[in-house]
Amino acid sequence: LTSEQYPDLKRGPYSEVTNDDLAKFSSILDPHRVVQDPEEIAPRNMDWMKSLRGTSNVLLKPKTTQEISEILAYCNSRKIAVVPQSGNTGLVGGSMPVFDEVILSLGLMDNIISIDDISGILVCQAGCILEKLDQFLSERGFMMPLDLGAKGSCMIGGNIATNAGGLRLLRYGSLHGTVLGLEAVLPNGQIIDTLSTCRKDNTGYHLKHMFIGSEGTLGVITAASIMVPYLPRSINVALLGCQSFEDLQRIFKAAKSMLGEVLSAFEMMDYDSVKASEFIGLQNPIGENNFYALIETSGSDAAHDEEKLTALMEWLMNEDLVQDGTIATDKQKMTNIWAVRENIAAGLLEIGYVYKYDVSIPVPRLYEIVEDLRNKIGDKVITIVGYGHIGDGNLHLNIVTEEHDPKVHQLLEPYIFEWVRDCEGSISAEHGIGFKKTKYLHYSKSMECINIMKDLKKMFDPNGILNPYKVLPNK
Ligand code: FAD
Ligand code: 2HG
Ligand code: ZN
Repeated sequence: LTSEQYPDLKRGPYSEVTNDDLAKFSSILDPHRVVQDPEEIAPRNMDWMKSLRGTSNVLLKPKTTQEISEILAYCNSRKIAVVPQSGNTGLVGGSMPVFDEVILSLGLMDNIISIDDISGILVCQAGCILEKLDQFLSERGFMMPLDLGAKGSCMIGGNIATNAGGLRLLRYGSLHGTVLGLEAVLPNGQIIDTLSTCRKDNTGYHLKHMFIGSEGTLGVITAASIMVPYLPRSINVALLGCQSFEDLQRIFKAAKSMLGEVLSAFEMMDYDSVKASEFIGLQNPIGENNFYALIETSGSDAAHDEEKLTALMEWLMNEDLVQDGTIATDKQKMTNIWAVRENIAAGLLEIGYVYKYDVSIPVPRLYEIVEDLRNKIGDKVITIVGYGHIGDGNLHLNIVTEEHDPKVHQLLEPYIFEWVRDCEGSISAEHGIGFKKTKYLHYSKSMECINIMKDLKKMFDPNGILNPYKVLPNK
């Protein structure tokens, strides 16, 4: 088996699935949860961006941790490769099969196990959809500590496996902080239970961190215990337009110092990113600007928050930093503003083929790379946009061409990764390495670190059956 798409990559020495294997899978799961229907499998063989395609013809849909344990133990003994898949919204090709790996879908593992409404601790299975968890919690006065545009389909296990950042990280921190414990199944079928509901636990090595951000290469996350914040009583969203990236940085600085503890998000979009959202029918509620800042406050006292936000607005206007803007307090208007930001990725996909870069760069230099690329290749592409979680120093740099263009691709890589390394950034701020970036890992990790990562992979997965061809470089 070879893949025409990846001429440089050879299929690993894995067994092909036989009728006996299918019979074994059917004895572990109900036969109807062992799927071979090509139509049902087709979307699972493709990534969200429709840029990669695998050739798997087996999809397994377990409901329990025990079933996953038995499946993995069996696949390990037979050296059958497996790819864990949740919402399949990942943006680096981590969740789709590269060749004919068996797809292990977590979608039926969607039970909420418990909620401690004194401490705010949620325990749930890994296949719970993020938005559904948020709805469940909001009915009880809580919310998820993370939010992202893919919330309607991504699952908490996928979020944890990618260590997803998103729109609330500025306020609630990363999943390394909010995930208290995990249950995971190792490739040999062993179940690791670190599903602690204690906030504090210093009993040696924190194994949960091995799985957070490991992109399905070390174990399958089956359940999680998560610290969830109280739902804020007062939320405001402001969308402001400004002239330059320098002004945007001054707005950011002022927002941090004047809003203090109520600042819950600070996102940035340039003119062309907002145009991408408009392309799919979303309306930017203010006029056209070079840059936009989306500021959210979340607090417990509406009058107090409003007072702070008004003071900030007055100061920004006096300083002539803001050309245009609107503040929303009602839910629909806030949702509409957030939709413009959250749908940039979907809008760009409508325009053409998208090259995505998700980088950490020190904020003062964050937009330089967008301008640099416009000068370098602006005439060869449809658009180059820069947006993202500026509050976290995370730029989403997207370049769009009519269709995949190897010449443009060569101009972008490794140029962008070299640029990022030279300013001591990270080649992946939040989407991960997946399949697409393995050969560039060394731009952000030393050889010593990569070697330790390889050793860890060997320890957890000596036969390399779990999500092969992902994260670690093949050579
Ligand atoms: P999948 O895509 O199915 O899987 C992702 C990776 O995790 C794969 O390597 C897979 O093998 C592995 N995996 C999945 N489930 C498990 C499991 N239970 N155990 C072990 N491994 C597993 N990311 C951000 O960080 N911030 C954002 O703001 C953000 N916004 C997005 C907006 C849109 C519109 C889209 C399409 C994506 C966005 N993403 C963002 C990308 C992000 O990585 C995913 O949306 C999300 O975290 C992946 O969850 P998923 O359930 O779709 O996982
Ligand atoms: C976002 O913040 C996501 O909207 C997607 O992380 C970013 O598509 C992208 O580049
Ligand atoms: Zn993002």
